[in-house]
Amino acid sequence: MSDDEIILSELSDDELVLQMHDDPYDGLREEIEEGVNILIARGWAPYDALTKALVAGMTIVGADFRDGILFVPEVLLAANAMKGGMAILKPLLIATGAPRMGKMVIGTVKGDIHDIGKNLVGMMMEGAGFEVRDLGINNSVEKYLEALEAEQPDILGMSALLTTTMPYMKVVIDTLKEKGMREDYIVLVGGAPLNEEFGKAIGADAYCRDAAVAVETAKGFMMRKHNRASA
Ligand code: B12
Repeated sequence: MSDDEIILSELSDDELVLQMHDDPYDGLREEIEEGVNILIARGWAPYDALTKALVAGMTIVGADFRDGILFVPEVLLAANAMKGGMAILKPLLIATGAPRMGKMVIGTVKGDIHDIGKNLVGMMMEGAGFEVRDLGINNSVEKYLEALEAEQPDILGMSALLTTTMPYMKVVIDTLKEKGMREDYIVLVGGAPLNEEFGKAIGADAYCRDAAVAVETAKGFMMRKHNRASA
C-alpha cells in the first residue's frame, strides 16, 4: 500500500502514532491535524497526544537536521506541521487546566527565531492555570523590560536554541539586577543547548529541560512565594 492510500482512522493507536512520527518529517500538516483529532476522539489525553505523537516526531526531525540529512526548508515545513497539531491541542490543554496559578511573561531572546519549544511551554503553563503573555521571538532586553513593567508577572521565561544567543539571557538578568528588579521575578530559562550549570551561572532561578518540568518548577516557586507572603 502506498502512503497515499493509508486511511489514518483505520490504524491502531500504535500504528497511527508511528505514522505521525513521520508526518513532520514530510511536512504533512493536514495529516498531523487529522491524526491529532483521531487521537483526541479516541480519548487520548491532550498532553499524551502532544508528547507521544508531536514532540516525538519533531525529535526525529531534530536529529536529522543535526546530522545534515534535513535542511532549513524541510525543518520549516516540519515546524509548520507541528504548529497545526499544537493549535488543536492548545484549547484542550488550557481547558483541562487548574485554577489561576500566577502570571508568566515568556519570549525567545534576541537573535533567535526558534519558537516551538517556547510555544509548548506557554501552552503547558496555560494548561496548568497560569496566565501567559507571549512576547514571540527575537526579544531585546528593552522588550522584556517593557513587558515586565506592563504585565507585572510572577515569572519571566526566556528561551534560546542557539549557543550564540543563549548568553543574551545573562544580559537580560544583569539588566534586571542593575535596575534593582531581579528579585521581583522568578526567572526560568530553557532551550536545547542550555543546562542546569548554565542556568546557575547566569543567575536564573532555574533551568527547565522541558515543558513539563517548567510547569512543575513554576508551581513550586509559586507555592514558596505564597508561603513567604503569608508568613
Ligand atoms: C525547528 C528548528 C529550526 C526552525 C525553527 C522553526 C521555529 N518556528 O521554531 C528553523 C528552520 C527556522 C531553524 C533555523 C535555524 N536553526 Co534551528 N533547529 C530546529 C530544531 C530542528 C528543532 C528545535 C525544536 O523546535 N525542538 C522541539 C522543541 C519542543 O524542543 P525545544 O525547543 O528544545 O524546547 C523544549 C525545551 O528546550 C524547553 N524549553 C524551551 N524553551 C524554553 C523556555 C523556558 C522559559 C523553559 C522553562 C523551557 C524551555 O521546553 C521545550 C518543550 O519541552 C533544532 C534541533 C534541536 N535538537 O533542538 C535546530 C537547532 C536549534 N537549530 C540550529 C541552527 C544552527 C539553526 C540556524 C542557525 C540554521 C541556519 N543555518 O540558518 C537557524 C537559526 C535562525 C535563528 N536566528 O534563530 C542548531 C543550533 C546549533 C547551536 N549549537 O547553536 C540546532 C541545534 C540544529 C543543529 N544541531 O545544528 N531551526
